[in-house]
Amino acid sequence: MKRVITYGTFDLLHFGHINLLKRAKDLGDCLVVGLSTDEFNELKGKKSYFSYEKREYMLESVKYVDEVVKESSWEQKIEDIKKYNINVFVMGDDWEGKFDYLKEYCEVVYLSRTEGISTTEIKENLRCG
Ligand code: C2G
Repeated sequence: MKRVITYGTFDLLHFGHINLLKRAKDLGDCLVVGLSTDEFNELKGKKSYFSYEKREYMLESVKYVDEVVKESSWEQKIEDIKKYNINVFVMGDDWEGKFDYLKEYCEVVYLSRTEGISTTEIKENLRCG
């Protein structure tokens, strides 16, 4: 049973997120998602449109996602890898290299981002009409 984990805000869930989640799940048998809490988003300098509860509800509805857990700090990843028996850590390659310290604990895979879509772009397009 190969267990995969990834982390993110996943606000205004879109096909770029789904592409990432699908490919992450394809790397194993079970995908755990560390979903940024509203408080952690503040630390990340992000304000999500949807609350944690709504983002959690949508993420749990994605067929590639097996479990959603709270991401409330930068430092919890090593503990999570042990706690959830993780074999593979996955992030989009906008994070390339940032989590290489986790290689001591599990495989680290950076997947290419999906071009032409982002939560920020969606917000800007909606604002500009
Ligand atoms: N993503 C992607 N393609 C896009 C947009 C996002 O592959 N067009 C990926 C990102 O690379 C990330 C995941 O989808 O791996 C979630 O993106 P965000 O919600 O923006 O997550 P982020 O704010 O980068 O938080 O501890 C890690 C952080 O919580 C990551």
